[in-house]
Amino acid sequence: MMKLFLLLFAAFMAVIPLKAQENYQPTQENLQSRKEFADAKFGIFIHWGLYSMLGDGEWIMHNENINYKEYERLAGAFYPSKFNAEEWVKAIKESGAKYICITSRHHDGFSLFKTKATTYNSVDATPFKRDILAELAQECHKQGIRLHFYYSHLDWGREDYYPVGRTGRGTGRKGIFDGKKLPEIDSAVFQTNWAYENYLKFMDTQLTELLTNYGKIGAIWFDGVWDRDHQENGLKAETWNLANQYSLIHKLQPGCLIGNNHHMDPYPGEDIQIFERDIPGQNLYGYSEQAISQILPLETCQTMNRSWGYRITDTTYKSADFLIKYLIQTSAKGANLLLNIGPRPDGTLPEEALCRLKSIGEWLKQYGETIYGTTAGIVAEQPWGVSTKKGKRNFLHIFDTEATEIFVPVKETKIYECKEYLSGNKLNFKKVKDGINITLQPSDSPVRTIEFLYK
Ligand code: FHN
Repeated sequence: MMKLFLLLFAAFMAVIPLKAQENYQPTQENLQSRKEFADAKFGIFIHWGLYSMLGDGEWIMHNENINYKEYERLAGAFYPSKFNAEEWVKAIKESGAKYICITSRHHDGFSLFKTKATTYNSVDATPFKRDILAELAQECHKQGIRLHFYYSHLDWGREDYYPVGRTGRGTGRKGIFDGKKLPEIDSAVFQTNWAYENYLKFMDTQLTELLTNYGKIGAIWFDGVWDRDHQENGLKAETWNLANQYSLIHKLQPGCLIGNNHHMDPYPGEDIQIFERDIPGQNLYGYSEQAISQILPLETCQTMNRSWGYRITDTTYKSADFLIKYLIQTSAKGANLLLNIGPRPDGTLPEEALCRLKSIGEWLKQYGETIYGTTAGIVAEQPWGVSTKKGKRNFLHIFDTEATEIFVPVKETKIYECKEYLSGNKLNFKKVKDGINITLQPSDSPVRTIEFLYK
């Protein structure tokens, strides 16, 4: 009895709007962006920065306890001679992705754009002297693909990011800012202070620049608040000045969506909910205990190999077939897939990534209609595969390559036509207890997509 009550309670909690969203009123423009975002279904994530030069992932500064003054010297050698925004955007567009999200500044603190807030940026601190985001933004706008900016709340190299959080404790910060010794603070209990106030202003300046100098921006994708906030203690929005940051963003560009990869329930002002390395409903790495929002568009970010930033030894790329299935599975949960690439230090996208982009693009050229603009299908995940839908058209994506007949649990639904999606060839189906059985045609393809119309 108790078990049943808990199940019913959990089901009830899953359909009521999350409390945290009650007071935030998104504008019409913002709602329109949410709709476009939810329809887009597929984006490409780019983790690129000074860390790429060391070829060991974007956490190397923390992992190897690199002193921030020494790390900053990498900027003096940052010269990605083969960086070509036009080629990046072209390859990404060919994959069928509808947006690009790039790290404007990751936890190492280096900005890939010209900013007045610090000289530690790709224009002022490097021989390359180019504004990476400006070049990318220009191409995105020219080639018609949306641009999102990842932005790290946490910073491993700034003295005013004080007190330091759980990570980056070995990067040599001295507790002196602006020539003055910082106050002794119990870093377990975060208290704001004059140095940190400076850090908050620094972030406001950068966010203002990002939303003023690069045209229309689809989303700001925050990351790093977990450096101080934890799942068990909840999100302390005041620590990060989130209310002001969010309203600043929405004031500058009302249509710009805000996502925060805090791994907790969405906070007021957020427009999308992010899941890291998990399709909504999964929790493979302990990042996804949050409830699934019933109102916000959902996004799953995932790596192509095992790394976000370029890791020279990481050849563990997922196969193109796996990634296509992953995109389908994500869509079948009503979520977008944000698939990551870590460009090399010379500015090129690894060939392994390029050929996967091409394969996904080829599949989407044929089957895009069963993904873009769809929502979760009327059939929950089955042993043979998953489903998506658009209007009264339900698409079944069958991953079981051996199956000659599948059972589809559609007891209450009237199915009146069933066919192979691509050829349009009619498929036989018969009513059985609790649903229908569909007879399948054999095929070599790792995914067979069929369609039925229903009432
Ligand atoms: O620490 C980051 C990590 O480097 C990467 O950016 C991922 C992408 O989702 N997010 C953080 C971990 O939660």
